[in-house]
Amino acid sequence: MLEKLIELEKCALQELESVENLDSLEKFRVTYLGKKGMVLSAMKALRELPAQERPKAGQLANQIKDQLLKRFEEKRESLGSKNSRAPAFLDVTLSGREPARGRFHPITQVLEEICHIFERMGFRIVKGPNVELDYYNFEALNIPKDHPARDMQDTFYISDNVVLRTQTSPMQVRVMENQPPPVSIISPGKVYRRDSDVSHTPMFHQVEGLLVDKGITLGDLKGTLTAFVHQMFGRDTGLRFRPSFFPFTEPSAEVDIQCVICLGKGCRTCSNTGWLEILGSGMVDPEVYRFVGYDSEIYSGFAFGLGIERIAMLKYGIDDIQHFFKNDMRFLRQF
Ligand code: 2NL
Repeated sequence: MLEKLIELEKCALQELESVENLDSLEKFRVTYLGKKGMVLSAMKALRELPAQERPKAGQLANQIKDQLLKRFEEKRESLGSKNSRAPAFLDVTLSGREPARGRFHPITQVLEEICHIFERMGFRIVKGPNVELDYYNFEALNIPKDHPARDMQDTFYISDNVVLRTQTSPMQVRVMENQPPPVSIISPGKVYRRDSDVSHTPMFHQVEGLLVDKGITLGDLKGTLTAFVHQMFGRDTGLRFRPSFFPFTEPSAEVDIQCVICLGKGCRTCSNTGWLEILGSGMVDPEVYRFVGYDSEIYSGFAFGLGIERIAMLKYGIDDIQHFFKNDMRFLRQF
């Protein structure tokens, strides 16, 4: 019996030696150390021995069991550490790869730069819903029922009186409705128009501004927008105010800057005029004050609106507005 036990240990240790992974180690455990394994079976068989032989054989069997368990644990540890901590394919001496860093979209960058310039002048940022009531998008801004902008051709209608906003002014109307002057706000965000070519996309970004208080004049409008242009395009940039028309301002003025490409000499970008139109502005029309309950005999103010894509195209010399929305990393990585 003692020889049998020694033979069993020899076999087991030999097999354990050849175990190379956790799977075959588990097979080893079941074969030798499991409930129905060879070691326990051998121990049970000891009961058949004559009484005087049993203690010695039992002692040996226990020693063998302990020895096998110990060697089994050692093997498990060495295999485990090999597998989990240092797989063969991982070269820990290699230097790490730098993670790809994200950045803001050029439109977001320009939009934030514009907002910051006005924030420094004391304007507060307000954001509103992209889906608006016809009332706030058109009616309260004095845009008449038969105005071409209201046409199904130009505006995305959700229902008869709900639209995708075509400008960010609706939020400014909402602010005026809810608070008395003084008001000085900047309203950035997405706007929607049914238009698509090299300089138009159905969705684009706008920043509008509004300032209403006692004694505000066209001089305040000119001073504020001149300060903006000088910060955005540089101190030496020439600008001019050109009479224009908007239903919600009277008088109205378009602001042009000297062409940033040819510096006023005339080129393709400025259609040889030397000037680039960058924003629309004007003194808020008394009709708008009537809708929000402001007294136009006491208060006056100015408003303006500018398209972000257009400014970003001028700033970076981009010739096609569609580049902004293609998500081509070769384009986006440049900003
Ligand atoms: C443009 C012209 C403009 C305004 C927007 C405005 C807002 C209120 C009242 C009066 Cl609440 N006016 N906004 C005024 C003049 C021009 O935008 O060409 N935008 C791209």
